[in-house]
Amino acid sequence: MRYMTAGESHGPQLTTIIDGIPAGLRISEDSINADLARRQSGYGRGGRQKIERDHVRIVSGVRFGRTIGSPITLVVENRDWQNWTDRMAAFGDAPSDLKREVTPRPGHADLVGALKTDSDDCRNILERASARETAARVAAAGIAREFLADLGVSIFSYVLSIGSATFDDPDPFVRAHEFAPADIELSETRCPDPAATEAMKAEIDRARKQGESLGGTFRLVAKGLVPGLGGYATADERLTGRIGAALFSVPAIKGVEFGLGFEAARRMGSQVHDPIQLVRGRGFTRASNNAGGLEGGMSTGLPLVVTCAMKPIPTLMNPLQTVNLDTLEPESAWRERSDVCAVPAAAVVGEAELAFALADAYLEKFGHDNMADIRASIDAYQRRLRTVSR
Ligand code: EPS
Repeated sequence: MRYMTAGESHGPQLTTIIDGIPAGLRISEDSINADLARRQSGYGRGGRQKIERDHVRIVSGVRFGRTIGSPITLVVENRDWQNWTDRMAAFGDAPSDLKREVTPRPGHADLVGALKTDSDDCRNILERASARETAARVAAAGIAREFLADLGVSIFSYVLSIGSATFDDPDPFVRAHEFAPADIELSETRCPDPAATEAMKAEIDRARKQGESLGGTFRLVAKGLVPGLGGYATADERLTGRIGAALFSVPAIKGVEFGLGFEAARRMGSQVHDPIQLVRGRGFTRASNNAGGLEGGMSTGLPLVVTCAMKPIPTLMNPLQTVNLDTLEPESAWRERSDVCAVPAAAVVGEAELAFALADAYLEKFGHDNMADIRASIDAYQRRLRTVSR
């Protein structure tokens, strides 16, 4: 399953084409729109989300609510385009009063992008580097999520920290999957703990007052996976690398840990590895899940638990120093409407990337023509695994 997005942040629309979707998969626009709304929400978001009402339009590959096996095209319109028709016009001359953006923001793609593309206007870069593009990914991942849901796999996320405000996750690798979705979604920071939510909001308020921005960490959980997705034999089969690459493709993600992650490097082997057990009629399982659901580059069948770190957003209302690309003199970096914190939204984007990586691994293992054959293939696989423990 491959996807490609196109579209600028203030252009008319975001478009995604996804290829490799089996025929016969039921698709719900409502579920995709619910995910788009989750991506727009969260304490600390800026003015843009008051303008947009992200809504998906599917223009190919789906007929009477089911996939037909051809590429699917999804469109999310930018309502803000109405305010940018002259500055973002595809043709004609630039407006005479156009203000080029020549004071690149440290931490954003502005400077390196302008150097790389030989541009005298950082807007050409930031329009595409903007995290607005992640709306297209979340919309497209709705298809991957429907596919996984059909096979009994669910994915969710929650925020662990924003700045120094932290949720002390009681038993992250075994019990993480027991949070009620409502406890996460009703929190303004998408954190299941009310006290931590309030501490995170206070941290965001403080940052806003200081003209600052904030990053944080979030955890992703996928449950209901079969063991054996991915592979151990070649580098590109390993699911660890595939999920890691997918998550690092999300703007501002600076760290990804599986299960215990860096903590595993501080412990003795017996305090890290998960003892193997055989449960009659169910097959193999583990006494713990420190590996976070991956061993040898393959899913173990236990919940997949991944933690991501997001850096603070680069647009600062109290900006850092930069260099003006016209005058080559020091100046304050460009300021434009932005978010103070987008960690709750980034977690939803993380879910999307995880869904693509897992859906791709399922298709690779069980075929990709149609849902009936895929389900039959999974049933046969699970029957064989159960036979071991009869
Ligand atoms: C975003 C839309 C953007 C930003 C944000 C994410 O809209 P605008 O630039 O019109 O305010 O709010 O992007 C960034 C913070 C960034 O650095 O790129 C969105 O829809 O998620």
